[in-house]
Amino acid sequence: MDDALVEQAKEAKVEELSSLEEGSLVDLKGWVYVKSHHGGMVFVRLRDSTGLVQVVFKKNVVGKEKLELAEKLTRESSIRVIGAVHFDKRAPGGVEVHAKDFEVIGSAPSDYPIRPGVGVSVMLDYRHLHLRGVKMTSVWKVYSEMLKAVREWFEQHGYYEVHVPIFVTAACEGGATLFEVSYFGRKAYLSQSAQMYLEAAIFSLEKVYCVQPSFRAEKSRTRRHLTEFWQVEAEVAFADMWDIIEIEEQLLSYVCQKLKERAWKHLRKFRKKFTPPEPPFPRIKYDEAVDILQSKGVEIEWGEDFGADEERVLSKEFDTPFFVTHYPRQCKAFYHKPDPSNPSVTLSVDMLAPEGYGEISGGGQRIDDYQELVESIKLFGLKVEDYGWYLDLRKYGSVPHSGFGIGLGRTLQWILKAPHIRDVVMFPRTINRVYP
Ligand code: NSS
Repeated sequence: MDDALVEQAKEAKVEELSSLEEGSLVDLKGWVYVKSHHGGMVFVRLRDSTGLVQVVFKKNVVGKEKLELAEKLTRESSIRVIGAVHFDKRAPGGVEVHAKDFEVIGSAPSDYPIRPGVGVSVMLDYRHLHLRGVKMTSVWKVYSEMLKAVREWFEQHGYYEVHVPIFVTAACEGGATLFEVSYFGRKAYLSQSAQMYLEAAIFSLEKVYCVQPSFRAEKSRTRRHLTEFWQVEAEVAFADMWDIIEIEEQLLSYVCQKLKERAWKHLRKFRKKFTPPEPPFPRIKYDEAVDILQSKGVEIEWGEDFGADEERVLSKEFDTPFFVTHYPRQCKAFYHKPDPSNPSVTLSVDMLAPEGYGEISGGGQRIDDYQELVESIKLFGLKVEDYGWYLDLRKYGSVPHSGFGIGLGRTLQWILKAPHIRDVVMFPRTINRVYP
């Protein structure tokens, strides 16, 4: 590389180029996305984390040797280019870079496995490479903005962020989906939810949240189940189910507004229109949901849980996220508080995304009475001795409290209208995929 040029050039990212002046000398680093050549000129679309730009290599500027090197550039080779910004209506994006010098940082063989026309399984087998794609990059950026907005909302509302263990000794969401691990010869499990530990934390901090992975040995192959997924979970002392509903709708509404403001250029690659939902979201009871489903010809009896099919039908009836409350006891985990006015149902609440997507969050009010919790643990066929510390929370100064968990993958799947949850998760883990 020509030292004098390197000295004069300004390090730049692709997205900044259009704000620079004609002729500005820039120092760009990135990867070769597409290359073509015609009559003594080579055109490379260079990709960096901020976008794509066309770089033009001319023989009379870079010289014969470098032009030959440019002609041989392969897809995904990484290069550094010093060149001048040139505005040209014909260039994609209206701006291009005329190379004055360049070097190859890391060359790539010509067998890059992600080519036009390859199938979904190839893209998943090579996810470590596929994730660099321009559209995939937009997914990761929306995800990152989503997390930023989640944290902002909690920060603005007086919550503490905490982290709790992944190695645990008891089921939160039922034994059937526990992943067992050998913990120095003792039996332990991977956490299904941070909830029980967040419940402990509210006795110190009152309002807490965490962003953590959850693990479920899900045997079901659906478009919305992973074995490892991330939730944002919150727990609040002295809150009831209705308080939780308000928190969730405010949070989701804030996050969607911020995405619209800050990430529309990425979102629009996935949907034509995005109207952030505004509180209050519709609330219906489980009983009403069953009536709606039966009226649509779905065969469901009171007391049965909703599966993907039922939720799809139900959520097509709404054009904004909505809440379903008061699920029967047998549909929900042991910790849900029975409704004192009708103990066959619980003070539980799921939030469902519209347009056929279905459940994106689960939560509600927790049993806060010691004896009632002991009985519930037994009723669900669990061992009271496994829940010793959890029961202690009801022994020493128990308070009414509630919480929820929003699945980040499911939420992003809805926001980006993705057919499958794995489309929006960087390294998806499913029943038959644990590589790469
Ligand atoms: O099982 S949940 O409905 N509820 C809980 O885990 C509570 N303990 C959370 C709490 O109150 N702190 O899961 C919550 C959400 C659910 O609505 C989905 O959005 C997501 O977590 N979830 C999943 N996403 C992807 N794959 C799988 N298998 C999955 N299971 C739940």
